[in-house]
Amino acid sequence: MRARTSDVLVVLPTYNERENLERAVRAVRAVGYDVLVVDDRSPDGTGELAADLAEEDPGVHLMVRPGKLGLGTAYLAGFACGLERGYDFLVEMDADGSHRPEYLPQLVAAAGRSGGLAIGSRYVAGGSVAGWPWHRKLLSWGANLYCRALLGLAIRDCTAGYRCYPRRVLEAIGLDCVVSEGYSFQIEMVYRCTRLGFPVRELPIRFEDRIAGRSKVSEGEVRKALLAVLMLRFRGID
Ligand SMILES: Nc1nc2c(ncn2[C@@H]2O[C@H](COP(=O)(O)OP(=O)(O)OP(=O)(O)O)[C@@H](O)[C@H]2O)c(=O)[nH]1
Ligand SMILES: [Mg+2]
Repeated sequence: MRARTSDVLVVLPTYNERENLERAVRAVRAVGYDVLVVDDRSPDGTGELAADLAEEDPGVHLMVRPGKLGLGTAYLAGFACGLERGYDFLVEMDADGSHRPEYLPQLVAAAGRSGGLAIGSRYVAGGSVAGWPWHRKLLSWGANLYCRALLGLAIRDCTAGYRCYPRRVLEAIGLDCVVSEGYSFQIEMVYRCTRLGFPVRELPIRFEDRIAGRSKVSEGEVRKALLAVLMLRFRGID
């Protein structure tokens, strides 16, 4: 299925991204896609900035949630809203400058061609990570190895957060079935896609360290994600 620009919604989850948000939103809008910011009442005023951007541009939408409820549930809420509004391609993208917008059309085209998930991948030939210290690289590499080994996945970048899903994939998964609230969301979604037999394509990207602000990946979040993958492995999915 060929995607028209108006079929695509880019979901940007935000928690304390005031310094990065405007650049990210404008860059996506320059490509032509609509944007939905899902903000968890960021204390730094990201939500207020998003409201201003939404007011000046009808292609920018905002969903505000009552508090920090996790990356996974932010995407689930954003996807549900996008599907209800009729979008056929739902894109995940960080708001912190790590995901360069010029890859967007390729991701959307790959999802349209294959009818499955398209991932902007750091770990296939041609992909790279710029600006991360060695311990951050090690964590990401170890997390991917762990997921591949436990879940039997052949995907190189299971934890990537730059993706495009065609509507039919999300409908087949059933958003209500997804249990991950935090960072294991990315892994659970790849796992569900492969279990349902959808193709997963990885396109090489150059991933950049966030432009400003702090990472939300805490030690607690990592522990929670590792445990969630174990649960996926031994409890399975419905
Ligand atoms: N709405 C919402 N957004 C979140 C939450 N946690 C993280 N985010 C956003 O999700 C995106 C990815 O989070 P990051 O902290 O950049 O995490 P990351 O990209 O995995 O890690 P870094 O490379 O360290 O930046 C960013 O736009 C965050 O602001 C959350 O609980 N709720
Ligand atoms: Mg980031």
